[in-house]
Formats: sequence, C-alpha cells, structure tokens
Amino acid sequence: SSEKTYEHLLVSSPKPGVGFIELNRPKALNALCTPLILELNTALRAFQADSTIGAIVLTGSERAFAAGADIKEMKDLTFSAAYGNDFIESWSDLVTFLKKPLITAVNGYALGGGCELAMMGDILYAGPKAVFGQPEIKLGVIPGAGGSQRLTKAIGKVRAMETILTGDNISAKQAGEWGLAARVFETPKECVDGALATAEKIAGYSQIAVKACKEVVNKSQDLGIREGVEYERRVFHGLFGSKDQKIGMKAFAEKGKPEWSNE
Ligand code: CO8
Repeated sequence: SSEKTYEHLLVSSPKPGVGFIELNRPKALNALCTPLILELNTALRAFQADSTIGAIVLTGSERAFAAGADIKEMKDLTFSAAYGNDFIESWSDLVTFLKKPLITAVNGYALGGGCELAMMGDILYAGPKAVFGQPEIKLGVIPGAGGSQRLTKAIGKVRAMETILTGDNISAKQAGEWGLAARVFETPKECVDGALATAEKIAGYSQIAVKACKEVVNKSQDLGIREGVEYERRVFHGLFGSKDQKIGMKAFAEKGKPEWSNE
C-alpha cells in the first residue's frame, strides 16, 4: 500500500512498523493545495489500513512544514462555492478517521493551515527553526481548519488570542515552553529522527493497547473529568478481553519479552 507514488508527497516506511509521509511541494513551501490534501488523505488511509504499520510520522522540509493553505488557489473563492462545496471539510477527515498515532515533526514554517495540520498530530515535535503562527488575520480571514480550537487547547486562551489576533509567529522555543510542542530538538534532522524513533517505539507495542491509549486521551478533550475517568475505566476493563493483556502481563511475571498478537 505504501508503493503508490504521489505528486506532492514522499511516502515510505523507513523503520519497522512506521509509516513516513514527507510533504513535497518545495516550490510553494508545501502550501496545502487541494490535490495535496487529497493525496495526504489517501496516504494516511493506506497506512491506517496496513496492519504492519503501528504509527505514522508526518513532516515537511527543513524550510517549511507547510506555509498554509494555498492562498493563490483560495483568493477568488466565493462564499457560495466555499459553503456549497464544503471547502476544506476534507481536512477534518485527516484526524477523524485516523486511529493510529500520528507524530508531526515540524521544521521551518508551520503557518495558517500548516500550523493547523501540525496540531492535528497526536504528538508534535519541533526543530530549532520551527515557526508557528496563524497569520490569517493578515489576509482578512480567520483560521479555518481548527486553529482557533486546537491552539487554544494547546497553549491557553490568552496566548492563543494574542497569536490569532496579531498574526505574530511563535518560535520553536516558545512552542516548547507553552506545550505546543512535546519536544524541541537541536537540529532539523534530530527532530525527524526523534519522531521516527518515537513512532518505532509505539509501533513495538500492542496495536490494541495503542489504539485504546489514543482513544482515551482524545476523550479528555471532549468529556468532563468524571465522565472521562469513567470512560477510561470502561476501556481499561475491556482490555482484559484482549490476548495482548494476557501476553503482556504473563511476560512480565515470567521476566520474558512479550510477543504481541495485536489481538
Ligand atoms: N499559498 C500559496 N503559495 C505560497 C504560500 C501559500 N500559503 N506560502 C508561500 N507560497 C509560495 C510563494 O508565493 C512563493 O511562490 P513564488 O516563488 O511563485 O512567488 C514561494 O512559495 C516561496 O515563498 P516566499 O517567496 O514568500 O518565501 P519567503 O521565504 O520570502 O517567505 C513565508 C516565507 C513568510 C512563509 C511567506 O511565504 C508567507 O508569508 N506565506 C504565506 C503564509 C500564510 O499567510 N499562511 C496562511 C495561509 S491562509 C490559511 O492557511 C488559512 C487556513 C484556513 C483553513 C484551511 C483552508 C484550506
């Protein structure tokens, strides 16, 4: 499934269990035109369907993760075309169907839709020269692919409000301090390699348990603490019906190494 070739993406599996997608539209700093988004959906769906893949890394180039939605493609769009054709609704696909962990490794510009795409990662890693921002205000619009919601959850209301209202950028260092990035690396290569290493580690665990981890952490974004904890407990109980729970706990008791069945 990862053999397909794409116009705007490089897709590979450089480590066992790891799917790797590099945005590859260098002439436009990886601006997210519709064909690129459709390809990204296809590549992510292929990894989702591939049982040998346990985690996915998404990155751009050293210069740009993605400099936003394609402004040239959007500039003449009318309200009726945007609304009538549900412009960018396909973007929301990117997160809703993906049950496997997605790590976004951000070097260079992650602006507008690029920042929004970076924040769709379950884990976000940044290189030293990563630049985040929601500059839509400068174009006379607002974030349209979740930026106002995900940035606010990530860094808090007053910082998100300042960022979105001014259009000012957030440096890698600030992103690390504010918890937008889980880690900030010293070189762009270390950022991508770090993401691949984390993905490989995750891919080495039971896919059933990994899927449940992602599900319950994401629930915390929608549920209050009491319902969230109850939800977590139900899923926890459910895992005692999996083979991998038996395999994992038996291996511990016998001081062995678990061989996951993904069942
Ligand atoms: N769209 C289209 N083309 C772009 C974009 C973009 N977002 N960003 C850069 N490019 C193109 C440039 O036009 C240029 O092309 P050309 O060589 O043909 O002139 C090429 O990429 C290189 O860019 P620059 O020459 O500008 O490179 P610099 O290093 O001088 O500047 C910047 C880099 C600062 C990143 C600059 O390119 C820039 O400001 N880009 C736009 C950033 C921006 O405003 N992003 C937000 C876009 S709006 C958005 O994402 C709304 C999201 C709403 C929901 C999603 C809707 C799909």
